[in-house]
Amino acid sequence: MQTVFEAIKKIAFEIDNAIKTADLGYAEGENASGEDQLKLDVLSDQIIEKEFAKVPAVNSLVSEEKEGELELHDSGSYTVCYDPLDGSSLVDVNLSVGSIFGIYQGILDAQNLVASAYVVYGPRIELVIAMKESKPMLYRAAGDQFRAIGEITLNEKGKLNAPGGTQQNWPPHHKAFIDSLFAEGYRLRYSGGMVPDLHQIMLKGGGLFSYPGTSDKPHGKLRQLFEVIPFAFMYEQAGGQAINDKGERLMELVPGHHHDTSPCFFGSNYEIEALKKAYGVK
Ligand code: FDP
Repeated sequence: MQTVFEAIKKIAFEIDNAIKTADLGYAEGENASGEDQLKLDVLSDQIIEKEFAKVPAVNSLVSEEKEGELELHDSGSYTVCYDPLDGSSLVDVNLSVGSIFGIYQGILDAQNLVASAYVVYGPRIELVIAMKESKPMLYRAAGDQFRAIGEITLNEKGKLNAPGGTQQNWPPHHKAFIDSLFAEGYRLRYSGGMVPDLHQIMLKGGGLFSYPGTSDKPHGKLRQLFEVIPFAFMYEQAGGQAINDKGERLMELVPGHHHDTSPCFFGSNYEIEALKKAYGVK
């Protein structure tokens, strides 16, 4: 596993450099979810593929930017599912973006996730790694190295509210719940980049990030293998919870297809328990 994390550290520096120097225009194709691809999405994907090709422990790769699975090393035991540059449409307005990695062993479902990691490209480069039986660990880039900063623990209750999706398309019970949090004093913190938005909630002690099923996207927007499951694991390891709109743990998801999405809610315990009540689920 260490070789996988070392590769992610190299990838972080290379993608950060690409963000700062590469062309920000659109590439010719669309990704596997039918979204326009930026040249930077494609370049980040290539950087990741090139680095993991050197890591014998990696059996195969599944990218948010591509259809299907890329086999790398027969003898490797891990499949890395990744979103090379999440929130890439925010680069042209110079907001933070990120890369997300889910490391799976065996068939690709949430129970087989053995570790996850994400990188935040902001004013500084930060990396968070989560493994079983320990708290997520925060690292910060200093020169050409990552320095360990400390473990991340969510408080029982936070102050931040990051509500994703278009309000017009939210179900009424979701709108009522989000409004009730603001009425309780929660502060809006939503940049539109999943990585910095979830990172902020984790580092500032807690709160809620939600992306519900909406009238235009009944199964949510965020992808299970590359986005939802890796962050669900992070939040649970940090002492919080991560559930879908039926109150089920996202760590029990069994994706039917690589690019399946799910409504998702990540938060500290107080907000998730309040959400379960508002949604009428256990
Ligand atoms: P983006 O479309 O810019 O790549 O992964 C999808 C994502 O960003 C997340 O990073 C972000 O949380 C979400 O979409 C934002 O969606 P909304 O604008 O619908 O809230």
